[in-house]
Amino acid sequence: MATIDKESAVPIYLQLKRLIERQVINGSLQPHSRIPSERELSEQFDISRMTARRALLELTREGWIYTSVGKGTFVAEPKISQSLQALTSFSEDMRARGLRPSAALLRHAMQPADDEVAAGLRIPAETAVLCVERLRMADVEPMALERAHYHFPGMEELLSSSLDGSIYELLRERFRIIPTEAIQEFEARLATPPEQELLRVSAGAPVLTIARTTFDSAGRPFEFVRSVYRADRYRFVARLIREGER
Ligand code: 16G
Repeated sequence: MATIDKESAVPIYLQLKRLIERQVINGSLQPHSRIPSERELSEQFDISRMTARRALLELTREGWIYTSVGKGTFVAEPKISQSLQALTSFSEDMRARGLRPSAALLRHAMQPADDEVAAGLRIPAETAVLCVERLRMADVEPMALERAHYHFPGMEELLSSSLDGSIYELLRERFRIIPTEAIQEFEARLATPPEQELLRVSAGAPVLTIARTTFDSAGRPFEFVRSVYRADRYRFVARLIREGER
């Protein structure tokens, strides 16, 4: 059985944290199964409760485990691993994982582009764009908030759509717009109170924000999105190749 080495230079809380992480990764701790309490861990490994608490706190913060008040601490669902290789839609990503994608439309309106949106869409500031705000879900679990801005001929037509499905499919079918290339920037921050409520995360939960400009097959930018992803549910994976070595 895995143990803790008190002589090691690695802090004890970190050893305990890694030990639990390994059990989650190798499946000996299954999603939603109960994790021993602070007291149980301290007895099992003969460590202080403070040390056990620190390991549990960090595991919670990183999304490995979650606490249900009055019930205990449990293993969280595995994170969604999102490859940064291919240009995909949220719906495609979720379906590829056997999850049912959906969207709750929070707001859609024509509005003047602010400086950030204008730069993203390569248009003059104040140009009219269609803004679409949606909460994206996998099965019934909220995953991300998207605030997208569209600029293409006929964009106003989308005001009469429910937009509860794939917008990329709609653009392809109705407007012959094929999302072909995108540039994305990532940043991390804490969820704001409205985001906490919509994404159903606790106060102080981290989120990843992504700013993306998407180009059609003629190289025209038609979409600028600012998305807020739950950092406890997402992991982004990039394949890197050293230039000139292929
Ligand atoms: C992805 C895209 C978003 C796009 C959406 C369309 C990010 C970072 N990426 O989430 O730009 O609008 O897919 O998905 O937000 P849909 O076709 O399922 O509506």
